Amino acid sequence: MFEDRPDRDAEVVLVGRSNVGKSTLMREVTGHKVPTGQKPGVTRKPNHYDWAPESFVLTDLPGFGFMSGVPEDVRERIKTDVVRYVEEHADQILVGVLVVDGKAAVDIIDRHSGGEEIPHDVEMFHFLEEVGIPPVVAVNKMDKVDDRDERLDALCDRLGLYPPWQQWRETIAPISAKRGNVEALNEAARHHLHEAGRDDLFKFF
Ligand SMILES: Nc1nc2c(ncn2[C@@H]2O[C@H](COP(=O)(O)OP(=O)(O)O)[C@@H](O)[C@H]2O)c(=O)[nH]1
Ligand SMILES: [Mg+2]
Repeated sequence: MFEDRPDRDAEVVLVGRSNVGKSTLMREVTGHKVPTGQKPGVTRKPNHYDWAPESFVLTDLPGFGFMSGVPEDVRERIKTDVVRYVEEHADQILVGVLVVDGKAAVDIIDRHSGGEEIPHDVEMFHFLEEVGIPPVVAVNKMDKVDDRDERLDALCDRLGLYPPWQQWRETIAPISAKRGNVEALNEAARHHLHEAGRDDLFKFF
C-alpha cells in the first residue's frame, strides 16, 4: 500500500478530489516542480515532499471521488487507502488541508446529498476533525469565481460552519494555487501550527 512514507514527526497532508489542484498547490508550497494536470486517477500513491534535515513532510494524497475511466472499486480502494493513511499517521499530521474547487464544490456536495449519501468532501472534513486533525479547506480556483462571498458562505453552510465565512479564517482559505495566491492557506496553516506549539514550522507556510 502506502509504505514509502519518510519517518518524520510532523506532517501536513493535502486531500481532495481529483483535479481540484492538489499537485499545483503542492508545487506552489514547495517551490518545486511536481507533476500536475495528470490524467485523473493516475496518482494513486502519496507524493511525499520530504524537507530533510527538518523532520517535516508535506504529502499530496491520491485524489478520490469520481474519475472518468477509473472503475468504482478502484476509486473506493483509493479512498479507503487515504482514510487509513490519515488514521495511521494522525499523531504526526498537524494540519489536514482539504482542497476543493471553489467554483464546483457546493454543486457537487448538493448533488450527492440526501438519503444515505454523505458527499466525499463533507465526509472527509468531519473525518479529519474526528481523528483530531485540524482541517483547513483550501478553496482553490477562486480566480474563476465571481460570487466569492456567496460561494464561501454556501460552502460553510454545507460543512456545518455558521456563515459568514470570514469568521472561519483558520478553516476556510480561499486561494488560487495556479496564480500563486495562497496566503490565506499559509495564515490558516500557521494558526494551527502555532496551536500545536510548532512555530518552528512557519518557514514552510
Ligand atoms: N483556474 C485555475 N486552475 C487551477 C488552479 N489550480 C489548479 N488548476 C488547474 O486544475 C487542473 C488540475 O490541477 P492538479 O494540480 O493536477 O489537480 P490534482 O488532480 O488535484 O492534483 C490543472 O489544469 C491546473 O492547471 C487555480 O487556482 N485556478
Ligand atoms: Mg495531482
